[in-house]
Amino acid sequence: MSEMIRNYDVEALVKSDTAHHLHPFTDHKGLHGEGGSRIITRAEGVYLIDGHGERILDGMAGLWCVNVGYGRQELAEAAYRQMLELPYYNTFFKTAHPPSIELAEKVASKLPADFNRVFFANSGSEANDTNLRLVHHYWQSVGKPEKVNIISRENAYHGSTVAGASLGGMKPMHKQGGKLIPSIHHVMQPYWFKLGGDMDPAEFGLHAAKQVEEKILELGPETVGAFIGEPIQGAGGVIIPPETYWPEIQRICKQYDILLICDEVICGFGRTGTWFGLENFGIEPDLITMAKGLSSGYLPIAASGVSDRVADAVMENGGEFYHGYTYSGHPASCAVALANIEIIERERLVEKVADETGPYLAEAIKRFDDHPLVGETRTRGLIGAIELVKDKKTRARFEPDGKAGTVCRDEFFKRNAVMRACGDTMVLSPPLIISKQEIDALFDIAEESLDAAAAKLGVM
Ligand code: PXG
Repeated sequence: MSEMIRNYDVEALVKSDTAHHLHPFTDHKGLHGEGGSRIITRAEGVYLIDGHGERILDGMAGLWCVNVGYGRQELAEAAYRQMLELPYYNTFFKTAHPPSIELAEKVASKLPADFNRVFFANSGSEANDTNLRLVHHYWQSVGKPEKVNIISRENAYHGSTVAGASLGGMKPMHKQGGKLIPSIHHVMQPYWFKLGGDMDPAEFGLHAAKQVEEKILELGPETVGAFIGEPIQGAGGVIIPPETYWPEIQRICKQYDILLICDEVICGFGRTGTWFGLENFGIEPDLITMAKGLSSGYLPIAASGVSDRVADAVMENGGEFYHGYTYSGHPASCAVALANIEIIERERLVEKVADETGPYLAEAIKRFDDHPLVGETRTRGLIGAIELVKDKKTRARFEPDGKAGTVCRDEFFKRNAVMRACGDTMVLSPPLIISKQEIDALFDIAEESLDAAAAKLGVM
């Protein structure tokens, strides 16, 4: 490995980055004012290494995606072998290639029993776009083309293309988005800590689900085609819904004959201690969105899992599905995804999260429950959140929303650890290979960072 380490002129890179590179989700004026980007040059295990050789403990697995950790030679070799054998061919015109076929079969084997088919895309946003197209195609195929409305939740994240941003419930994105898709409607998210008021979590779970039913009745059930939700909302702040929520959503979707799209982009491939997040909540979807952990981020690939109900109808009555991407089922990405799933199986990473590291994280995070800045901690498997509050008793937040989170995140990063701030919720989602010692190391840094942030925010 060492002979591959390259030396970079970090100052020159920062300058060039500032001059030429537009970053996603970035306030460039703010970034440049702070001296520009930190340049990440390498990574191994759960550590990133920056241009100055500093090791940074990555509590976010990149962007919730590097499930098997960094530096996996066999994933690089899988891409290399496939690129030499067949770097590219499409699957549009009556052709297929081994990696796309093998991956479709493998993914289907991990999905619920009534899912036997997979459609490939390159990002979670694209896969959700595909799912939206499939919803419309399905209802047209079964003679109910008027079922065009889609219900989603506030603060949901389903991607950043026009369909992704429209399906998502991120207000700042909507404000910048011009005219988004008007048939997509958003209702309350099941976020007890922020919205629960005096209700207990079980009561609130039913209350939040009821908003979906009310929206269906307002629009007319005969016009509603689908409900979309993440089992646990990720970018919205790791919102783990009360146990009452999903069974009620399930009942509502069945009663009004509405398709359920389960967005597993973050929860999928072991994150919550099961192959998919839906297993935690008994969700029975019709379409499933996958990305991120499918290839652990080594190459871009995403997929829509299509249930027999949807697949049979569109294949039987739908004719051609006028949809697809040049890189749908890209051979190298499929080969890497297959090798990635093999690692998850061989190293029993899902079981490790369920039996060892998930329970350990759940205990370890409790050390913050008494911290003056912390209103609540919560985890499921290896995804977790720490809520920052001004007043522990009343759950009162800082204003404006996001200020405390940013202060806290910057304190983490200064101390060479990554945790992400979603508003004033600190979230974590480390690689699934993280050890108990590394969890302790992350939380030692978290404690120092929370203390420093509390002092800055005047909470002692
Ligand atoms: N669905 C979910 C649930 C996601 O979390 C997408 C769809 C879109 O995937 P792509 O591959 O198009 O990005 C996501 C992506 C963040 C952050 O800051 C989260 C995501 C992406 C970028 C940033 O937490 N999630």
